[in-house]
Amino acid sequence: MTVDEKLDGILSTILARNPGEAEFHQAAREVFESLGRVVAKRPDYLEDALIDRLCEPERQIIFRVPWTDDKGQVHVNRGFRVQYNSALGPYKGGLRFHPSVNLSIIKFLGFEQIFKNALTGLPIGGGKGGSDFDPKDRSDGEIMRFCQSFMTELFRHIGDKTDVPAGDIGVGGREVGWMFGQYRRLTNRFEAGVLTGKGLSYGGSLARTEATGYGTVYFVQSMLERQGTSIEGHRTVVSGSGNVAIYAMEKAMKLGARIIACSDSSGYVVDEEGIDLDLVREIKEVRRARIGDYVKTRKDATFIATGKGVIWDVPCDIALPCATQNELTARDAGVLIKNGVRVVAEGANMPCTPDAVEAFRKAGILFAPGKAANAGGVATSALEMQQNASRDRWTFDQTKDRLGVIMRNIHDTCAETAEEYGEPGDYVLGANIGGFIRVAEAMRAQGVI
Ligand code: NDP
Ligand code: 2IT
Repeated sequence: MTVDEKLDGILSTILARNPGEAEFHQAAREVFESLGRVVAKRPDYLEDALIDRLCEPERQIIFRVPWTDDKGQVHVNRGFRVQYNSALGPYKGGLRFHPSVNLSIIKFLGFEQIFKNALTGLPIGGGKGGSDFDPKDRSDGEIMRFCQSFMTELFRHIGDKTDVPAGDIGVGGREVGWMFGQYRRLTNRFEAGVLTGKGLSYGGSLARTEATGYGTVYFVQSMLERQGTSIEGHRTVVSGSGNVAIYAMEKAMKLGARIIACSDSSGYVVDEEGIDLDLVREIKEVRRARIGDYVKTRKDATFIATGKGVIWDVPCDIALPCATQNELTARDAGVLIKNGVRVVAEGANMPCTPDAVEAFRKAGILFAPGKAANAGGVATSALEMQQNASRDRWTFDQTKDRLGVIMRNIHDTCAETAEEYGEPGDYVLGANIGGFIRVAEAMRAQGVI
């Protein structure tokens, strides 16, 4: 895909102003590749530097996070919060704790989040944050002290009407709890809606934990229904074994798919009898151990360490990359296509490289981009905010059913927008344009700010 000449100059300026930010460049380029068709129909979107403003975060906060380990040694990490766009609502997006975190990664995630949140149709702007802190092999006490130190700076920048963080890689319910506690202590306010993904005992929403993985599978279901078929009986491979992967596996299994393989950063397991999800949860959620432990219990399964192979070599009908960015390359796409893959849906953010996406497009594979397929998590965060604002609590089914409707609407918006803009079945184009128009309209209405 190429960038329309009317947009080429804008993109070049953005890339030059943000040197060395490879992931941000990748995310921006992908959106620009879709926008040519919009500005051809609506040249007014080129006025008032609207697209240039959309690409420049409203605010970027970078801060020092000092903390003390169990041996009394002091460490310093870097904290980030990029408040990207609040035209549609308070900044909303997760916090990622992983040693790879840098400004480029947080900006790519924040940029994607703007369009994703717009697609949900709910009143949430886009933001993202995190730290290069590595929680692996750290004690509970160390992680708690880190979370408290992180929040001791972040608290002055967030609020239920300003910016509402949640989890992402390395940040789950436990970490959100520690950060919420510190926020409450520092502000002397029980402001439930300042964070989402909270525990159920202090303002969390039922079904938020499940929402991203479930939502991704609902999206796949909608795509397949449109083709007159279903998930049932399909061989499915899911990368990762964290929050998104586990609940994608759970929902896909409930709908009759056969899950053959999953992974973590140490390698992947293949179980032709079907992945034992209870065992994966025990290993990853309870023991917080490595996925290789799976074969100690399931003797017929195999474990392949990273370096010896990649999970996408396992033949499947449905591939759900649910681990991290750029985990599925053109080489992997080639193998998947050769092995007859029918659907690829991104549970993670930007897991497929641009040339992998292009390969799927050329081969006519049903491809769901992350900003549409994984929007169920943030959508349910917005439902948690609604419950907090009204001091209410909904049942699991009430929340899950709303998630189902939201995912169906996102699917239909993407499908209909792709058709309207001349590329039926192109969910990448549909998601980018569908999200862009909602944000662009709100930005235009609110003037040059
Ligand atoms: P978790 O921390 O719960 O799980 C992450 C999983 O991915 C783990 O299995 C982890 O392995 C693996 N992983 C992480 N980094 C790498 C890496 N560099 N190489 C290989 N494997 C890796 O995170 P989530 O499940 O929450 O997030 C997964 C993806 O989904 C991310 O892209 C995130 O941005 C996206 N996402 C998350 C949402 C949410 O609600 N949580 C919502 C929408 C998108 P290991 O255990 O070895 O670290
Ligand atoms: O990437 C994402 O959408 C998330 N990590 C969830 C963000 C949220 O605010 O629930």
